[in-house]
Amino acid sequence: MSENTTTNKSARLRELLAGPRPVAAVGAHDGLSAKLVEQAGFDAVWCSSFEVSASYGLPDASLVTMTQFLAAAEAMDAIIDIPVIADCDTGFGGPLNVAFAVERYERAGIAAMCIEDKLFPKINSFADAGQDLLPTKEFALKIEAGKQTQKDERFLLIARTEALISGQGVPEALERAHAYADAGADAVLIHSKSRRPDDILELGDAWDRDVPLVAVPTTYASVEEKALFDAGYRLVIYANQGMRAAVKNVREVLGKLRAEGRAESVDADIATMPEIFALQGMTAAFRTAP
Ligand code: SPV
Ligand code: MG
Repeated sequence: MSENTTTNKSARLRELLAGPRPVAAVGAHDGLSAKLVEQAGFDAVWCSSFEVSASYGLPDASLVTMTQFLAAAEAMDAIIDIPVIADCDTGFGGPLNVAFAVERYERAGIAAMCIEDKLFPKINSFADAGQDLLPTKEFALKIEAGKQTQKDERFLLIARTEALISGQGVPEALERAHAYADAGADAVLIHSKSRRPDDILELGDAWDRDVPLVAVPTTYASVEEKALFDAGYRLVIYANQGMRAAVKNVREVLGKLRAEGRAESVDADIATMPEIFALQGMTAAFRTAP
């Protein structure tokens, strides 16, 4: 069967980014969490380094390896139809590491990779320390290495600047975003930990490249997708709301179960077994069993 634009997930993501409305992705860390994102009607899954690290009970600090991140992205991709955007931190090292990652992620059928301009090893953007940036030219070399490596021109490499995160202003973030777009990035993610979207919107208004911008409204959470779209942001990533929902609810249910000492006490608060069967494709497995 010949591949068309809807079966190729990179092409599908490109179509969405060129479309008339904001593209919305949500963070996930495994197949099940990605499935829930798809079933909620979102356009794409963000294979979040924060979530994948947390799923191992580890800090988001370049401790999880490329092969572990890739395995998480592959587990998601295998059971959903929407594109996976893989958060690849700093690209796992220098330009050679980025090229290696692009080769592996593309071969695995992942729609897009995102790399950020912090120093390796990086620490999560909301940590108080460790937010130093790689010089712009050095990061541009990583983008070039990745773009030169990909075989299918539809695969997307998203460049992420942490200039605002590291305490620099909009001009520095804009200069870096321009440099990364000029180095061949297919989209540029502008990260911010501000409580207000002002910097993000200001940068969007000054953006004059034909390359989509990406926003992650974790702290400036009151902003609406439409306001971001109108300022040039084509992709909005809700990076970790799924995992945070799970942790809060699992804690509450387990606390109640421990206190009550009776399984029925939490029955109304939890999914049914048939719901999980449906999520894992169990009914289909039964149907096809000999
Ligand atoms: C992630 O989800 O891993 C991200 C977004 O990179 S943040 O946690 O805000 O750095
Ligand atoms: Mg991350």
